[in-house]
Amino acid sequence: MHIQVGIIGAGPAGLLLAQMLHLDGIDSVVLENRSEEYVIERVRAGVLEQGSVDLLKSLGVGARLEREGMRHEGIFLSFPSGSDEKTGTRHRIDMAGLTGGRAITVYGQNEVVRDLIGARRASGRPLHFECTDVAVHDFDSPTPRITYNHNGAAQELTCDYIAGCDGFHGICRPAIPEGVLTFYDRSYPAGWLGILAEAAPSSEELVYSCTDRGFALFSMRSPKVTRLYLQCAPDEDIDNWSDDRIWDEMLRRLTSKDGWKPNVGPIFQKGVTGMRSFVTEPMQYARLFLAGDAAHIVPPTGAKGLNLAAADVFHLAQGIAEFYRTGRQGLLDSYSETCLRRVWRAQRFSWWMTVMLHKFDDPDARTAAFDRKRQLAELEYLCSSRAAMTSLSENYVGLPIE
Ligand code: FAS
Ligand code: PHB
Repeated sequence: MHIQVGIIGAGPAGLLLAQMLHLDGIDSVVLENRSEEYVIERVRAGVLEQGSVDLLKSLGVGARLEREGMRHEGIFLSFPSGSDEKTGTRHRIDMAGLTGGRAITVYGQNEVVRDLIGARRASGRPLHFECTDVAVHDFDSPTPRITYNHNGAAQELTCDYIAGCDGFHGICRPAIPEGVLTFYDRSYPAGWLGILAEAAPSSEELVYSCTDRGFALFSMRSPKVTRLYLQCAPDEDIDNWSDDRIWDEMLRRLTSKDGWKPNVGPIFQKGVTGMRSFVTEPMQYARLFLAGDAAHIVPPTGAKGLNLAAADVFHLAQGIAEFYRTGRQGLLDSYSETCLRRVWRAQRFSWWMTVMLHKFDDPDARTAAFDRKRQLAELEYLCSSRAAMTSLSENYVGLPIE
């Protein structure tokens, strides 16, 4: 079978690309190796930039987002100041006020994926789950091929382009010949222990907390569900964390001087995720294009991963549509260059938020003590400078997708 575009992976990148190509009348197939249920239930991102919200709405998949998404015009940074080095004081950053009205929307990644799968089903175009042995071939020839097993039968299709939207652990990036790609990699001596709890969010906006016990983040998923994270060891064993221990540590790190603290409730999901910064250059090789986590990873502190994936596939869809409309390859040829400008900006912001808010103790106690004081001074300056708060805000709500 021949199809114009073969898309590997039904995460936000693959499904968003499929929707954009569908609206441009371009054929595609989406091949996913996990089950539909697994992909929908997988707990990941929660923050959508203004540009991602605008894009989803423009693609006709924004109705539920509009109804159930929680628009936040600000965030809180909490950190101790003055003599009390233990309890944090919350400082609100009015992002909308500092960016001409731009804001974030809190809406679970799995809800975005659920909406996109619904749109794919409605389009009648192919979306195959539980594909095994997916492999890509001949993408440096005029007719790339994809082989895979589905419903117990071996399948092969040829296509004009392959979109590698298969995440960090996918097969597309490793399929590119040795030496073509350059990898930029940075790991962090920390992970995030994340929970979902049946507890009404006690703050209307996110709270990023920097304490001498480590980082913590208060977020949410709905008026009934709180999402919380705390800094842990990169290889932390979740089995060492009873629900009581988790709540004890969350309350120690999030309770602030004004008495604010998260509501406590039954924990129904918990997990540990690592933190790294990773970039692949270029993000394309011949007729194989990488998008989203297949090409780059950011630490979640800047809430950029999902939003970068959306921007990547926006540019990829533009390039593919231009080719089928005009035969020109200009946008496709500059795909990587265009995306990497935004990727490196998001990398810088995510790295900055991470080192500013986490506790990365230097082995030398005197250096660690100096770093802690410097960290608090940076937070103090940030929350007292309109210029600094504006810089954080415009990066956090996201720069418009070019
Ligand atoms: P994904 O990894 O989501 O999707 C890739 C898909 O490809 C998966 O469904 C996978 O099963 C499939 N696949 C893999 N190998 C395959 C193969 N061989 N054949 C077929 N299919 C294959 N980002 C934010 O913007 N904001 C946040 O708040 C945020 N929080 C996060 C919290 C956590 C705990 C984590 C882990 C990540 C967070 N992120 C956040 C980042 C995250 O959202 C990713 O950036 C996002 O999932 C990237 O989407 P995709 O590129 O589509 O990759
Ligand atoms: C989330 O709600 O999952 C979330 C929010 C902000 C982040 C990371 C994750 O920086």
